[in-house]
Amino acid sequence: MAIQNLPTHVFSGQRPGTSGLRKKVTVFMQPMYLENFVQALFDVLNGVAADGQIGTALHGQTLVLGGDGRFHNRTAVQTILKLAAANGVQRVLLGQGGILSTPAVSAVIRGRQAFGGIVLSASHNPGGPDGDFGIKYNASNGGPANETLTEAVYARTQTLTQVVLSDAPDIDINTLGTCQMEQMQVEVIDPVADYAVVMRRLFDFDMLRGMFKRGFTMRVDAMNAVGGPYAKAILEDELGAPAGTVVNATPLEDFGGLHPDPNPVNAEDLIAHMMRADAPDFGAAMDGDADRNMVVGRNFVVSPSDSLALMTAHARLIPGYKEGLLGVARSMPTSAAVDRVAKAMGLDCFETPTGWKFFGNLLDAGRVTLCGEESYGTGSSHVREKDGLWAILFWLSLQGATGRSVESLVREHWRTYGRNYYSRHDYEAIPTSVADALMANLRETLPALQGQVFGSRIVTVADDFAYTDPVDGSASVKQGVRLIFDDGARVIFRLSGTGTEGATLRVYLELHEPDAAQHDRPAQDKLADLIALADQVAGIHARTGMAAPSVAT
Ligand code: VG1
Ligand code: CO
Repeated sequence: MAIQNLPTHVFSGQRPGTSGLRKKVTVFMQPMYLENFVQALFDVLNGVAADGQIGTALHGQTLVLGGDGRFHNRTAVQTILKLAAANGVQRVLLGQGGILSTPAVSAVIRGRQAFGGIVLSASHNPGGPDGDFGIKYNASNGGPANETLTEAVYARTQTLTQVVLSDAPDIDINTLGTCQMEQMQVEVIDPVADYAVVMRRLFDFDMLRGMFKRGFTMRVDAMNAVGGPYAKAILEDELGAPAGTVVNATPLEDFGGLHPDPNPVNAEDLIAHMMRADAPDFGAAMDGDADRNMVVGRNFVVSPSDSLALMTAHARLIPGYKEGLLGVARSMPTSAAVDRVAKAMGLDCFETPTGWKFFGNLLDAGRVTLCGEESYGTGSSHVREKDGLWAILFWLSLQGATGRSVESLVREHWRTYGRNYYSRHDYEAIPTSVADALMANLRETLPALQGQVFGSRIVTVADDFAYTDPVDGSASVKQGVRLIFDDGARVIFRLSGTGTEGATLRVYLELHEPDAAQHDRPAQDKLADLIALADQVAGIHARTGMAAPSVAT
């Protein structure tokens, strides 16, 4: 065991955001940077007493470890193992090759009753030596650490002066089986096996096998990220989808230059395939750590908010949900499409701040079964993270159970509930001071915006979204500026918590159109008034110099 003093300049510094600590790889590669964060985490998990004495809560426990395979993943795994061995961890369950998707980490923690787990990923952020790296901790329920733990770890990173590391040599992370690092056992596990068990429990694999046998065609773009091995093992090897159904299926350190953010802009190759005359029946993509999904029909893209609404409406068709749902939850910026379904079905519908950790409490308390976000994330009570491949299997099952195409399912849904036109505009790499000033100014104008008339609309709510957790009573404030209009339309502004370059302003736009004759308009046209209004009230162009968003999805 070696004790290393921390140079003062390495303090991990910034507060971890909604999904752990995300930084440029170059930041993570600074000597002792990752070590500082992980030692702080282990100290907090072990328990730091008022007099600074470190407890032993972690001793004798099992942790799960794996990542999305991006650049620095393998190096970070070895470092974390050495820290774990020196900090009293008894056993680490490590995904083979250092690979585990985010939902798989959650499934392994839950399935094997581990103490917690560490996920190495910057999710949808680009990878490679010039890209991003990230780390997050998931607790024993399989979900992201809560704010209290995150804050405690952050505080600890600021005061820590030493880390303890094993000086044992690196271990072989490629071979399945068990080995020792000092007193600690490392079990290298198949990254897919535990996860596949959960999927078999939820979905009718025989029915899905039958679909492929009868010639159903599908294209899954894993974007050279961690979803590939999962999709290949389950769809091709187990369900009999033809070889080549999953493309870009091998996790690469730089994602092959792709930006593994499954939206129509970044997954343009999938969209192009789905628009062709010979398009497969069904298309889907996942992000870097395979917790996000985009589902696409022939010549038809499904908005994530609609996806959650349709899943809710049809859940009983899926064996895992045939008893019905306990309730549903969506993040605040996610469209209210699901609210309409929940209302019709008599289900509770919760509106939470952005980020999966808020869903965790509701899921643990048995208040909800399905959750979703506008950012291409949906999930259920089967794990405590959003889950890309689960969502794909869900949509595949819906098509199998109804015999209908993606487009016909969504259009029927719109006829029943109306269409929630939706778009998110991202303004990236804004200087932080400019973005902060824009939001501060917007917050100051809220009282004046209340009741203001914009064309045919009146602002009925102008506020800064605050949330009191119905389970533990904890309060989260300043979760996004909302303008809600008398016709239900909404414009929402918030700053991203996951970017690593300057600030990203997200503007979320939504309106409800009940008239089926109006369901074929391009979303950007339909939302044009709201887009102009957003600029008018926030001064986006004037303040940032950007006349248009970097990405509109
Ligand atoms: C974004 C999304 C949010 C999601 C988060 C983590 O956060 O908007 O819905 O939960 O990423 O997703 P932000 O703060 O940048 O808007 V993942 O797949 O990157 O872990
Ligand atoms: Co992700």
